[in-house]
Amino acid sequence: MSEDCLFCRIVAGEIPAEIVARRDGFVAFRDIDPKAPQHVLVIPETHVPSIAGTDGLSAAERAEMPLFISEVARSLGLQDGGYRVTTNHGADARQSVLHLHWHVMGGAELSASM
Ligand code: DGP
Repeated sequence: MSEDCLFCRIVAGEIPAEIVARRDGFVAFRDIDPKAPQHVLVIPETHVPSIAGTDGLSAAERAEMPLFISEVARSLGLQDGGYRVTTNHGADARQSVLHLHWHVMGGAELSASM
């Protein structure tokens, strides 16, 4: 855990969040500023700053991550309609929280420009 990391503090239960799923070192919770009818963030409990730091995850965590993301999307009812998964790294991508997180968005036809 990184003491000054917002998402580590959500993992630890120090900051409230609407958690929708939790499994095997991963947590999924609703984005505080949703950009789609369904907008969930999926994060590893292990603190790594972005996708560029996935060498800081175990092989098991790296393997589990896409499985958990798709399972969360399915549990949100997005399997048939479709959904988008994105992650941001760095300033040009406007990453604002430096703990790897996957945006899972769906529930309506999404903008082509995102
Ligand atoms: P990014 O720009 O990719 O770093 O996205 C960070 C996301 O985190 C952004 O969509 C808003 C969300 N967010 C920021 N602070 C909080 C918070 O305290 N709680 C929750 N649930 N989401 C947050």
